[in-house]
Amino acid sequence: MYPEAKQIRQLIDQAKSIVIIQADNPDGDSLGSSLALEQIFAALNKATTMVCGVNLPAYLHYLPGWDRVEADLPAQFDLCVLVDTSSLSLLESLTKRSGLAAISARPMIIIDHHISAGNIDFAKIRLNIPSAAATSEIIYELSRQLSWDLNITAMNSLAAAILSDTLGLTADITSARTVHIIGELVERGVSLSALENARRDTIRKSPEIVHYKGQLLQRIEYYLDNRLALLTIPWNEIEKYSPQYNPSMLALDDMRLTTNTIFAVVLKHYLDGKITGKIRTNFGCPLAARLAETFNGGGHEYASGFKLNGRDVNKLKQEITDRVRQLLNETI
Ligand SMILES: [Mn+2]
Repeated sequence: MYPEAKQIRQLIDQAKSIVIIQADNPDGDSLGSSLALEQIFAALNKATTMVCGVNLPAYLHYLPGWDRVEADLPAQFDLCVLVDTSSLSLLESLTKRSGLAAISARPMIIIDHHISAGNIDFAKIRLNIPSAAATSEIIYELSRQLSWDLNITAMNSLAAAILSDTLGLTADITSARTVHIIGELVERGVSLSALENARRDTIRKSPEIVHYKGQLLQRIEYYLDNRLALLTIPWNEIEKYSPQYNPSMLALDDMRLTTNTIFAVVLKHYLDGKITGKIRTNFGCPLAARLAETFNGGGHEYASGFKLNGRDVNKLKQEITDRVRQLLNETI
């Protein structure tokens, strides 16, 4: 049993109305965790509101109930449960809308699996299990420890959330316990094929977008023996296709999956002269942030970006190529 479990039960027992909060970067795990907790708390006769300071991206709309997530805090509530983050900076949109005082004045329970230390000092309890593959995995364990009833909606949400964070149980963080939990959920009625079909339905593209993807793939430029894949997207295409689909995301995966490619970079060229760069690197080459830093950007080891103004695209492409060559020479 988690040492925090007893106190979590007490706080929930005492509360009449509970707010479940997702950070400004909602994903399958944070949404699935929220939806499961919504069911669990409803069964405990709590008034429950799910909140996220930003709109949920369309690819998450396969999880029924996503549209019950509100952008603002309700006027009245007496407990917050924050899922899948421990960082105050990831609550910027929410605190901008509703004010930090509204949440810091109430007791807060954080349920999270991120390694970072966390900086929400006012939280009463921080249940942080970095060995868990997903926050939803922790919620499943809690539900057993505290004898919370899981209905089929809650179980579907937890399973979808675990599959999402583990990329279908293939991510490094997946443990034997993670797989067992999915097994238990299937045993109790969850259909993985139904979940996967629902997910695939929401990532379908219109014929127009599929054809446009074909054009983008043809325009990918390869440099440095294919180790760098580069693509430029001009404003007229951003304007035409972005409302339907983010053009970069149509090509990035294929760029990364090219033989020998290590760096994939997509440049978007806006009308006002702004250029944004989205950078991805392949497993084993954690240099994405280093490349972005060259252009005053930043990010993570394998995913980063930058934003520049008034630059010539062709010169920039040359600079990116030179810098990638240099980074690869330094490290390999
Ligand atoms: Mn997560």
